[in-house]
Amino acid sequence: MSSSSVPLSGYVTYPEPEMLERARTFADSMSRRRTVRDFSDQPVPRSVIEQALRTAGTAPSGANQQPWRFVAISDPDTKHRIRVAAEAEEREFYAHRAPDEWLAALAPLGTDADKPFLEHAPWLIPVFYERFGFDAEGNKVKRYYPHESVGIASGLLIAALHHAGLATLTHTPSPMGFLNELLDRGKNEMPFLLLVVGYPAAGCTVPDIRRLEVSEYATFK
Ligand code: IYR
Repeated sequence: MSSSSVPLSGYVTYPEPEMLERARTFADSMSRRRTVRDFSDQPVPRSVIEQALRTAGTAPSGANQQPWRFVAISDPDTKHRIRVAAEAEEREFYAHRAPDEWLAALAPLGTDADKPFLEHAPWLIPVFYERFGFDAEGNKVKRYYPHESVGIASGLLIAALHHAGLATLTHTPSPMGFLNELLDRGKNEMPFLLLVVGYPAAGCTVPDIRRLEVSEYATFK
């Protein structure tokens, strides 16, 4: 196995006071991110989505296999078909599949099986990960840490879209196999989540929830 290296380039570091200020400013900005479920139909340029996807693609990945796949959808007919299929699964979920304990956990969010945002929002971005890839001869190639890799890429995408001034909803209709069928994705691709992207609707409200303090979820030794 051959390997080659090049000098690290483009790395930027800062004096400590500036480092702290940058870290604080970024945390302040990210703490203004809220998941919304009520989107305006105001269009968002494709170029903004493309740049945010560039950020997603900077994620680290197992063996640098970059197993994430994104399908950016603004086509109204495709969005309509996704809404219909997702609502069918969600109706089953809320009426039958979800245990009472799960429904109780969701109650504060006020969610139900109706997903109008799947048509109202200007962009839907279903995210898939490759369970395996193919080599030049068409043989299956194992993927390493695909869940971790696509999860990190999705987090970076959400941060990039927030940074650009857009709102997102991390939607996970369950199960999501309909996305493979509707979008003609191979069996080697697993749906991971469906990111809804756009502007919040006028008068949009969000659940009155609080975030944990760092001291509640992190320890230092
Ligand atoms: N997929 C359903 C249910 C749901 C589940 C969780 I966990 C949430 O944080 C929110 C919703 C729905 O989208 O309504």
